[in-house]
Amino acid sequence: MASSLKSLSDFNHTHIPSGAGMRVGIVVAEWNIEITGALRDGAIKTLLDNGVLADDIIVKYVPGSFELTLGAQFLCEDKNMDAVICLGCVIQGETRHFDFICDAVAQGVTNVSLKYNKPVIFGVLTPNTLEQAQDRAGGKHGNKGDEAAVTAIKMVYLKKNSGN
Ligand code: DLZ
Repeated sequence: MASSLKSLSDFNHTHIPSGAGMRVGIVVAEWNIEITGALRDGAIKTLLDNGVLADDIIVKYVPGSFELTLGAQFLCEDKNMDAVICLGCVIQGETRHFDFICDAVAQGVTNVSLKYNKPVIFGVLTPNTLEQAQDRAGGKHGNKGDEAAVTAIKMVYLKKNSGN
């Protein structure tokens, strides 16, 4: 995923369509909030920088990454919602919790996206250490929230321009 040669955020700042008129939900996991809060701030800044209005950015919180999927589903039920960004951070521990949570969120995000025919973006960090998370939440590898926002705009644009 990340490259030591290139910031993730730099990689995504090419050819971004305008986000004007788009309505985007953000679901933030409260677990590891110092990381997920930074992802949220990066996502919001990037949406605003690319033309999404502040009133069209809806932020909701869920307890942990496992709940991101249902949070995304609640937001997708709003027919005016164009995309939902899921932001979480699951740090590899000594138990199998990590695998269960990551697998469930990845599959759940895919399912909600296909069920509602809307982009639901997987902005979940899955690092081995807190330091690796910090590097990807506004540190030396950019901000994954920023990248997730760009992905959301690009996918909404694709949908609007593919006859959907
Ligand atoms: C329980 C748990 C653990 C051990 N680790 C994390 C984590 O690193 N990141 C995260 O977002 N959530 C974690 N959780 C909480 C689960 O996502 C979930 O909230 C609970 O299992 C309740 O369903």
